[in-house]
Amino acid sequence: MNDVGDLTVEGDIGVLTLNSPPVNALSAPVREAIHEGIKQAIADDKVKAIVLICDGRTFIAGADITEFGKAPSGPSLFDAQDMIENAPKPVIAAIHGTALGGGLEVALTCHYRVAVPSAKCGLPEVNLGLLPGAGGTQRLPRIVGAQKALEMMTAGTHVGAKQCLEMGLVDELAEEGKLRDGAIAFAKKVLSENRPLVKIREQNDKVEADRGKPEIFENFRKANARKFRGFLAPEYNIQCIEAAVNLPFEEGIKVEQKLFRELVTGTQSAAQRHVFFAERQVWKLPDVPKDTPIIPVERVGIIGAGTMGGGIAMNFLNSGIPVTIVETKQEALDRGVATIRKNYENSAKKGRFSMDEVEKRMGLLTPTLKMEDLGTADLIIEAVFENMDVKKDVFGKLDKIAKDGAILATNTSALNIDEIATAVKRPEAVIGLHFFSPANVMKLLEVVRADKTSKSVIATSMQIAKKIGKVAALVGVCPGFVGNRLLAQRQREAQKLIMEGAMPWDVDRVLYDFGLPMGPFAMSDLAGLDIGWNKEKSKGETLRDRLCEMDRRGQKTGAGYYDYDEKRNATPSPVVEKMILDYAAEKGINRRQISDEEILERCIYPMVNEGAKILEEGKAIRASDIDIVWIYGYGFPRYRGGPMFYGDTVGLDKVLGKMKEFQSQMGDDFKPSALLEKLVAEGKGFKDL
Ligand code: 3H9
Repeated sequence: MNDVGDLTVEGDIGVLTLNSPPVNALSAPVREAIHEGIKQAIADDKVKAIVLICDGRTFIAGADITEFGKAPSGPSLFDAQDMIENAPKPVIAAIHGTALGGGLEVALTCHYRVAVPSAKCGLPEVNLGLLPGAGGTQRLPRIVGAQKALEMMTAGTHVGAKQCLEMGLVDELAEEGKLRDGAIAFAKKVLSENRPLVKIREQNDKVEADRGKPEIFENFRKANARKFRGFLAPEYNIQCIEAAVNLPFEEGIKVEQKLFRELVTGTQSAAQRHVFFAERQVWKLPDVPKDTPIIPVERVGIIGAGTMGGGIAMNFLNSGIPVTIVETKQEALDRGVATIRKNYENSAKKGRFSMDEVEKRMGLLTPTLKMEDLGTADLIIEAVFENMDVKKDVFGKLDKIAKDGAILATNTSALNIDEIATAVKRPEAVIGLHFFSPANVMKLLEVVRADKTSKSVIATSMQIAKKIGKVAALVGVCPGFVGNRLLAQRQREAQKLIMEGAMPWDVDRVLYDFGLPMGPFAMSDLAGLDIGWNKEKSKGETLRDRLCEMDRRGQKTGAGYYDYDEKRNATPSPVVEKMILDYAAEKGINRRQISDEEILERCIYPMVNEGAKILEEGKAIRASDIDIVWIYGYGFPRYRGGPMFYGDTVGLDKVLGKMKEFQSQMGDDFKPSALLEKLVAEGKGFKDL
């Protein structure tokens, strides 16, 4: 056997231990160790029962995701599983940490399963755009029934050991920290009680009970249609469970294998696997060493109790970190605090937590009108009006108040943080923490490093982001940073397209069908068209000016680009259609038919190109960080992997070709980035950077 597996014999129990850090994923050596280890244990006459256990932090956490797409080597997972399931002696899986995906599928071929209470089991393949491809789709429903299998497999949930025991997924709980002993004791019990070699594949009661009830599946599909929109994997998982219910095991396996192959070779799964690794990469900062000193953040100060400031404060209160929040006027302060309380009370009413919890969180909040009260804060986040003079004034004052070593952060979404930093004598303490609205809900945090920001301030900001449950991407100072800089490209093209021939609902439909949560015009209506619009200064120059002047300021006024009924359902507006036609005529624009394909290419390719410029300028560390920003901040569909990955899947040569074509027709909005040109010339993609 290779050095991943270790077989020892204790009395009449063979213990096969796998050790392949970090998560014992089923790489070729692990599969081989299982295959060989079980074979040896079977051959050893002294061994009467076998325990399969893992070293390190977890039981097998699944197939080795890095192996997908590569040529298979070593014994297949099926070979290893057959060796277990057909063993003439009982095999018992001993589970700690997480038994996920292929890991749980291995455990399900064992005759029994023992777990410690902290262990979790799940089939999370759906999150990678896959389905359990090692018999899991046929075995799980045979234990838990179709309904539970549908829920577990399409959500990819990790189910706690106690619940697994109740569902019959686990046969016995072992004492925490004593898994090995517990599993050996259980194995002895199996022997002494002469228990059978249970093969889940032969257990048909649960699936037979669900047979002839297609409504189980139809209702489930209907109830989740919105959640599953655009994704292939949930539907494929459902079809496998249907097969488990309606077909014999071997036939069901054939369906599973066919659908698995389709998914694993498809673009959606490639995209979702890319996102899995991108989510982990984004925390890694090449020039900030792991041992960089972290500033302990025990108290946070927030300047501004408006929507943004209040939302930001909630993140820290939720994590048990006390917050001092400052406003200039009592009324604004009271309003801000009342909004936070109302948000918490609404959550409590929905059953998310108790009223005691509301009071606990509110108890961590200190409202004040005195900026001096921020003197004890370790991290101060400014969330005041977006105006450079105002911000510099605030930072100038902060410089005198904040204690030595405190982090001075700005939540600006647009202003130059290097310039803000000139207002203080300690520019190394200044950083951007760009939260997205609503700040207590949106997962993304852009951590914006300025020229002089210290590594310690960067490392602490990333760590605190993790603590409050955000996904943070480290970016550099540039207009719009990463997220809004890409957005600006799309917004510009969307506006141009409706002048040249499309209607807002055409553009929205194309982008919605692409997988975004909503199109640019629906988004403007939701946000309010009057953000940044000034009634006094409006000269009716732009379409937006005209809409706002007519009091079509978005959903809140019942009309914007769309008309809205009292339930805020949108319908295309004939008024807007006429306005657009009139406006285009006034400007002498010859409107033309615009294809859906052009809408998509004009909205998305310039974003890819802008992403390339950002990389060229070093304002993002990796292309995949840009993907993370757009997935977590703007709802870019995970199954497309983010804008940069999407560029790679389309082919950068195609993106470049279109950019050049558009440039020759419409000018330098489409000027290709040098990096894009270079990658195409070298036949490479962003993935090769
Ligand atoms: C499958 O099983 C298909 C089968 O049905 C069919 C087969 C035919 N492979 O997340 P962490 C790496 S699909 C390779 O930071 P945690 C990860 O990239 C699989 N690598 O730790 C990271 O590397 P690095 C179904 C993997 O403690 C390191 O391990 N299974 C894999 O926060 C630590 O990971 C899943 O989808 C893998 N399977 O969380 C489970 N898993 O240090 C996926 C992890 O270089 N994994 N790595 O950045 C997880 O959900 C979490 O990793 C886990 C631990 C909960 C296990």
